Amino acid sequence: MKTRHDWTIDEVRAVHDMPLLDLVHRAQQVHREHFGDNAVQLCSLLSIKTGGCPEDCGYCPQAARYHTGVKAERIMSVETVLENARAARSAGATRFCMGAAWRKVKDGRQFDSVLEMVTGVRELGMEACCTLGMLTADQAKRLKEAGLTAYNHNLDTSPENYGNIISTRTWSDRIETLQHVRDAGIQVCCGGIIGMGESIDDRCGLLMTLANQAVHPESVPINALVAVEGTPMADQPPVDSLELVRAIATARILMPEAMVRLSAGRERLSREAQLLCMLAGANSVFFGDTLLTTSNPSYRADMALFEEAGLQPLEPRA
Ligand code: SAM
Ligand code: DTB
Ligand code: SF4
Repeated sequence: MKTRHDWTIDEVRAVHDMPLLDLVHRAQQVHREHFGDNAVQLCSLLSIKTGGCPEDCGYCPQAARYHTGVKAERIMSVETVLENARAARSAGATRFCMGAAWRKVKDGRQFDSVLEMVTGVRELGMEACCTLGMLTADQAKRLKEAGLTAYNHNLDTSPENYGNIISTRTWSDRIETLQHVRDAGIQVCCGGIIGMGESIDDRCGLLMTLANQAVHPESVPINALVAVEGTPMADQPPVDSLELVRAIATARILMPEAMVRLSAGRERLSREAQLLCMLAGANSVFFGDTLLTTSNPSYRADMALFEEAGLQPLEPRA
């Protein structure tokens, strides 16, 4: 089937709402046309600047205005970040993602350090990804020159629901940064979160927006909300794992060539649910005991799952 960029919401709903076994079967067919069997990329995530963020994203433990117990820290040194990157590589990571709790990047010493971190990670032979908030066109260019493989900037939910989740920045701010990333020749990593109280149409609206970009994002992280005490979403019920499977399968069918990343929320999933997500087209996970601030399945549990299921860590593509 030809890759499309003109999905309507009804078409996306028709895919999403198919009988589950048909949906997973179709997603797996699309998956195998584009990717090697059993290959799952291991990515490592590090919070290089934690907490104290001025934004009000309703899901986020790092927003200064919520009392979540996450303390604001200073940016890590380049050396500490590269030590973490070396350890991640030894443990099998082929992509190293660095996150900062910033609203936007400011030029100066801290950004210069991030550029050094990016170059250092690339020298280790891994893909380098950053998520630092909003970027100008010039900052995107400098990240590209430093060797950045991909920039993560999530749209999180549908355009209609966006204002219910975040008020301190707009949907069009997000689109603008994504355009700077694309224009600089950096791969786009863009996805969202399910389980924030959104409707199924909101989930499909997000996936439709991503799939209708002129170029599909190369990487689509699908997060299940980690409900953190102190955030406005603390009391959201955990998302049903089969709803996560549906969102992943729909992403795979709409964006056949993207890396679909089963991101936050894996700790609540059984091994079987995780494998069903992979059958539905997820081909990457974050491994390591913590994500940015919340916990993740243990390294040992993940390695045991890879071993038992015969999953092969994927080689880097860039
Ligand atoms: N400050 C930057 C930004 O927001 O663009 C980068 C860091 S931010 C923590 C990266 C992404 O993590 C968010 O866009 C959101 O999709 C995801 N995220 C944050 N908190 C989460 C949570 N509690 N559960 C699931 N995903 C979460
Ligand atoms: C993404 O979509 N998920 C990752 C990565 N991009 C940066 C972050 C998940 C964060 C989960 C909450 C936390 O640990 O603070
Ligand atoms: Fe800040 Fe990013 Fe968290 Fe929003 S998601 S509060 S921008 S760290």
